[in-house]
Amino acid sequence: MTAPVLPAAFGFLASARTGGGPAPDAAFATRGDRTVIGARLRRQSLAATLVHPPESIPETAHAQDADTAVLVAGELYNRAELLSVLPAGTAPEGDAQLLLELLHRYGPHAFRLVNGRFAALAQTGDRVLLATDHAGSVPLYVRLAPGEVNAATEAKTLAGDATTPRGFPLADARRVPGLTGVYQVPAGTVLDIGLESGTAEAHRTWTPPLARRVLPEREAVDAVRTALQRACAARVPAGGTPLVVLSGGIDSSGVAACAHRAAGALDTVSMGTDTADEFPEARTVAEHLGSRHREITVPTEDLLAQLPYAVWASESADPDIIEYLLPLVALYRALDGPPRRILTGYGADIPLAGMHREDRLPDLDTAVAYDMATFDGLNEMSPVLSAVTGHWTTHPYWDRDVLDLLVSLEAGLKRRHGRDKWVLREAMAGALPAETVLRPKLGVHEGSGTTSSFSALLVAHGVAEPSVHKAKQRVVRELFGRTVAAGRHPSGVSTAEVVRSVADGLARGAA
Ligand code: IOT
Ligand code: MG
Repeated sequence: MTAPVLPAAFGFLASARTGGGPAPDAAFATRGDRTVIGARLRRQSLAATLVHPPESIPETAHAQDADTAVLVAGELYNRAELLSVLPAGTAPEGDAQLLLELLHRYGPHAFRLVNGRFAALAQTGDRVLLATDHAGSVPLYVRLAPGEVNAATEAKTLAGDATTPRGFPLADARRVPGLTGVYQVPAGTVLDIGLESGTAEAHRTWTPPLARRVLPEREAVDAVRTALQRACAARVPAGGTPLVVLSGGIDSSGVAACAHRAAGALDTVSMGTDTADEFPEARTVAEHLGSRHREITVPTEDLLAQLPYAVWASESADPDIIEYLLPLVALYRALDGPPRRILTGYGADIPLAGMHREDRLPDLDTAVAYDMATFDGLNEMSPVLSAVTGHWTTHPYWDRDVLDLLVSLEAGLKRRHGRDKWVLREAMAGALPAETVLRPKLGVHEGSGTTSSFSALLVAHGVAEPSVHKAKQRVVRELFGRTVAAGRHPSGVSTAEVVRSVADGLARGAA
């Protein structure tokens, strides 16, 4: 089942209340048109602002009947499967309608059935359900006040002023630093909130598999290929050409091969800087697949100047994650033209321990378990990264079925015959050039020179080598404070100025 070119809505800011009131105004980083949705149910009302691509039908991101309403940002991938459990002839108009039908049949457990990339709000009776997909890949935030639940796909839109009620504490969710009373809904969770009582209970709808499966080589390889092909097929645009962000590593090249197979046509794009690029490696894959290929070079100075954009879009304050995301944000921002559906190879390294360059199996599985236990809240898969220029991204390796499979494979299938990510490389061997299949891992932060140029910038401002990581942490935290907590537009925030003040602060501390 293929996907529409773009989802009906990229994001929302919604207020579920016992009383009425106007739709809240939102300063999204997400670019798009705004549509205001208002609804009255028997016991509560909804006032929401949707942000969506100009061509979408935003009304299909909302569905309601007398007592229940659903709002969804993003998309579902197992629609055919979900439809099959509903009465024959049910023909929902969009993903919100489909979720509404599922809620009637399963209650909050409906969200356990879904394989998707979405954040949803559902109102029923006097309860409000806030649901994330298994990976929390569309971040969802909440602020509770008496008789009111405010929820949004971007934390910055929930910032209050002096008159805003402080908000109830939420034991089961993560606080957002600098935004009083704002919490992030965990990945794979339905937060069930009583509108009158303000009490909330979290139900997990997904958790990373802890068990490991032993499979014969061939069976494991075939299972990985089939799962990845299905995930890519569910993500290519109906009647359109998918765009893959291609480094020429095995992860993105595998996605490119599968997307090409599913869509029959393919566009690819690679980014590099004036210091480093992977252009030759990506070109090898583009030529092999016959994609329409483009190379975008971002000068290193421009790249680092875009740090405030990466933090503003991801709402992540983790300096390592920001180094992975910055080159991608710079790439998305340089992609002019109409909004695209973009497939990435992001996330493959997490279930396969590709980042750890680890040979010993106990350590490899320790790394997988650790990374699967700590990804939540880093927002590295957030659609806002590309939505700042109106594009929609989706990550096939974090499809629920692909991820469940990859995580659960025994470590010896991930590291085998002296190769990392062996099972994936083997799965794609027939579809890619041998040199691509055998190419060792190079992270996007390395291939684009992002890590080294960010370090060099700090050193040039007098930061001592051993303090560089601490300085990066402070720079990113300061940028988070300005662009997310204080809600300033990144065009008015200067990397150079923040770097200077962090470097000065460290120098004063050392003196
Ligand atoms: P990496 O795997 O290098 O890149 C992620 C994706 O970004 C690639 O699959 C590709 O689609 C795109 N990409 C990378 N480089 C380019 C380029 N030059 N041009 C165009 N597209 C490109 C970090 C990393 O190494 O990225 N991401 C890890 C996981 C991070 C760890 N997170 C965690 N422990 N929670 C990953 O698995 O992707
Ligand atoms: Mg990768």
